[in-house]
Amino acid sequence: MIFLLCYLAFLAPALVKGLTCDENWIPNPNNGKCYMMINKFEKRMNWTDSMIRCENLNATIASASNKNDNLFVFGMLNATDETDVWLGAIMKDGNDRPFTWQDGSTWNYTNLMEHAPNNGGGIEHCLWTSKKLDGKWNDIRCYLKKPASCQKP
Ligand SMILES: [Ca+2]
Repeated sequence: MIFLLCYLAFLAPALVKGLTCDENWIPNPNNGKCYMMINKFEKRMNWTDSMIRCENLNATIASASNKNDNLFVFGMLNATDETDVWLGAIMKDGNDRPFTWQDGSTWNYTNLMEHAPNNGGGIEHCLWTSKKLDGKWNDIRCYLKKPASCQKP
């Protein structure tokens, strides 16, 4: 078993090194996924419409479910003129429920800002980050129109 793990640890970077993404998508060598800020080309949308747009591209809104992915998604935002970006998680059942990453990632890492999530007005069910928050996350109203980053697969 140990030998197998060593072998995989050795092999994995080589596999990722060959990662190619479709045109306009950016590779993340850490996880082998491809990303695109859709609002480079399209208007800003609410969380649900952003997710539908990503799904139409065989993608989801990008997750930030571990430190490396979070840094990558925030780095993508920082490389644009946009101020903020949707993250691919929603609070499905309202207050005091955990968020759910829509790509199936486990919710076991967070970078929430202080006092978040507060589910303000009982309707802040979508996750978002901003340069103004220095990459910390906040829960906000899903109908707001924000840039989004899609992630494949
Ligand atoms: Ca909030």
